Amino acid sequence: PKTKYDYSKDKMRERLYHHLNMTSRSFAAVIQDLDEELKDAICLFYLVLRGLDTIEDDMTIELDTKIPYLKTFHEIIYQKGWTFTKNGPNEKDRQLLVEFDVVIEGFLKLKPAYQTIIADITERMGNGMAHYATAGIHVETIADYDEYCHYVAGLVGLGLSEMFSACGFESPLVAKRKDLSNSMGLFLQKTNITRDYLEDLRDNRRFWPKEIWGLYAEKMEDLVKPENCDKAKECLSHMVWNAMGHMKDVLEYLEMIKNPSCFKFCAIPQVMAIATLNMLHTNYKIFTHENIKIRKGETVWLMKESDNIDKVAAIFRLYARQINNKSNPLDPHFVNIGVACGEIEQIC
Ligand code: PS7
Ligand code: MN
Ligand code: MN
Ligand code: MN
Ligand code: MN
Ligand code: MN
Repeated sequence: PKTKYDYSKDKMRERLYHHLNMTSRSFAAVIQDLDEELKDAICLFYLVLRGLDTIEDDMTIELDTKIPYLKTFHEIIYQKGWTFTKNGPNEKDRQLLVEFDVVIEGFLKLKPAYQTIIADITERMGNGMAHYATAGIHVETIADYDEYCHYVAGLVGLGLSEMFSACGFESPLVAKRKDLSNSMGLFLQKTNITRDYLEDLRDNRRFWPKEIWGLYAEKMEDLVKPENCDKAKECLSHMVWNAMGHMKDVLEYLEMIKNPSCFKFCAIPQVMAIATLNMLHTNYKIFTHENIKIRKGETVWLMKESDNIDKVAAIFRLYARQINNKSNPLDPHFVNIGVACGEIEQIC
């Protein structure tokens, strides 16, 4: 018997990829280049977490409302027809939540194995976000910083690794290396948090750990004061050095990835992160300007070059050396950064 072609599924996919293109700068391209088996699952993984993060980021929602949404989001994704219209008009990804029923529809069409991975990560991330959104709870210690970044990004790494192993594209070992998967997320998130100092502070969100900034200022917002310019730059190099601690794990993880489309998907955000770290290092502008980005041409080059481990390792060494060369010998992290660079010289 002839099977009817399901046009409604086409229409749904068009809406989903529309939302993907609207809400991500860097992930849209790499997700669309994934092999068919994983493309929709990872697109929906992205859109579900983007929805959750939009609620976390919206500082116009009262905590009494926000926290229950974060904690139950893993159940919401099973509720056909659910949409959210209460979030503030200025939140940039608002439209995704307004039309969230299409994300739910797509999610429910995925293979159950992928649904389970997405729902499990969403539950753990939502609870972690709820914890750090709670009044009086802040990122104080470096251990807190690693924990917060684990919730919002490390867990994404764990879930993606489980998908790579579950579909058979990668060995079961990839899912087993939760430490390396976590570092993949932490390297991206720490770069993002370091870059977004000013944007997050404007929204009254503080993700730089007090254990670090407290060495350089009385209050985190004092770093922007012109008279604290030198201390601010020392603090920044401390944050850059902390993020560089994950470079070795990132290269070790990428060395395991064999499927070419998975490799590019994993590698491109990481090379963009190290290029971004290089741009941030010793750059006082992060305290005065929001949304500092690497040049478009540099992004294009990085996306083209990141197709095998030897080239990616070379890119990491190139940027790490540039970071090292920019370091001021009088900076307290001069030696630490040099050591972090040295750690990736021999690997891969
Ligand atoms: C499922 C691809 C590849 C093993 C939305 C990709 C926000 C850095 O905070 O908007 O808005 O300024 O720049 C992505 C590991 C997660 C971590 C995390 C889901 C890599 C919700 C990305 C992405 C693991 C929480 C950038 C983590 O957002 O930041 C999929 C392997 C989402 C990955 C957030 C941040 C992503 C991020 P912000 P962005
Ligand atoms: Mn967030
Ligand atoms: Mn966000
Ligand atoms: Mn943001
Ligand atoms: Mn950010
Ligand atoms: Mn952002």
